[in-house]
Amino acid sequence: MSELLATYLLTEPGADTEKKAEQIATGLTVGSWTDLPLVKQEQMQKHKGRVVKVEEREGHLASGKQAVITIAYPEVNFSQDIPALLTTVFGKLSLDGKIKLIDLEFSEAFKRTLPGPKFGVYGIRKMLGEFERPLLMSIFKGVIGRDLSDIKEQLRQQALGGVDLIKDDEIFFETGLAPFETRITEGKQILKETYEQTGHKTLYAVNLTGRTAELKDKARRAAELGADALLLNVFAYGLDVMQSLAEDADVSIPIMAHPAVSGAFTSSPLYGFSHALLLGKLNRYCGADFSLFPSPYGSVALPKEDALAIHEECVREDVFNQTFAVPSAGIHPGMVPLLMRDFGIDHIINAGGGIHGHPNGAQGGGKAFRAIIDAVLEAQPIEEKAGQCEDLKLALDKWGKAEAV
Ligand code: 1AE
Repeated sequence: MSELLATYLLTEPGADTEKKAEQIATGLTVGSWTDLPLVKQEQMQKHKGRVVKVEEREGHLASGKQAVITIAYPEVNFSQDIPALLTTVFGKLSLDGKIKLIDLEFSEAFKRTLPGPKFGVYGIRKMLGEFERPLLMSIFKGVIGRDLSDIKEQLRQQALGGVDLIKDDEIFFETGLAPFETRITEGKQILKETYEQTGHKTLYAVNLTGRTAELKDKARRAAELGADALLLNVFAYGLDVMQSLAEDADVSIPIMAHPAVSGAFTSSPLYGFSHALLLGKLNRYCGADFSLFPSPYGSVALPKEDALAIHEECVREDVFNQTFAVPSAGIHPGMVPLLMRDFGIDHIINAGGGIHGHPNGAQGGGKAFRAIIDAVLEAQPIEEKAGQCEDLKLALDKWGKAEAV
């Protein structure tokens, strides 16, 4: 019988943690089990949750005792979809005291129902023809209220700086000034021109927004128009929405999962989901080709172990393609040595202000990033590289080098 394993962190679980774990295992499956007559108990056996592990962590947190418990849920209890799964393992339970869902272990049967990334790390690298270095992405900035000609010029400058991908800002919605379909078609034309000029390929991820019921048609239309990738505020919509897009054969382009709203579900050390589960494993299983999350270093930062754990879930051995990890937020060129030390080459360096705020504009920003990535790959001292690349020197003068955490 297939089971799904859910691991929780309990804080102040009460005097008897084993009993608490048993209450969860029965409470979320067969209910008040021991009140049933014996014959009924036998019938219900295959539906009953099972306590797999209880590990107490005395004194780990100032607020009191903590315990990590694992419960096995029979998969016969729920349909094979993420909403049913989450409601089973963390429905009312998520409201019941200090409890955090830190991991889910899926059966092979359940995994077979999930799409995983269509393209993943290898597929994206193949689209770009770039296999040996971290990719560089930049973000449109200050686009609200700007018209299409402004946006096209921003796109051109970013691409000329040598970035591999450009994404819309997640707060860029339909305002009429630069409509979705026009951004795709006109954006393609600009990127074709920059490719002809420089020989460097750049992909553009357009923000897929609007009502949930309209998204699929809009995503199909984007693919038809030749969009390179879709940005999705997945946690404003729900993982199931992303899964439906990833499963759709007509949405034949990569999906970039933005973490907007996810902090409301992940940031508490006592409640919600672990970052690694939501932004790593579930994003990957539900079809994210890219997962953005705060790095340990920028303006919005995650504890380093959380950022590393997300990355690990994105790339660990599994039946699914790997998701490209994109540690982001407040990234500038002086952080690149630390990012490459922590995340290796299979990640994407992503910057908005760190590209556009460069003294030589977005083009200079892109060049500064590319120069420092090369320096790290070649083990060349950063100061020496800055002596050879004025854009890098200007960036380091402005932002300095980040300190390790
Ligand atoms: C964690 C997501 C980061 C993001 O989407 C974004 O727009 C970052 O912008 P900057 O690099 O902080 O300006």
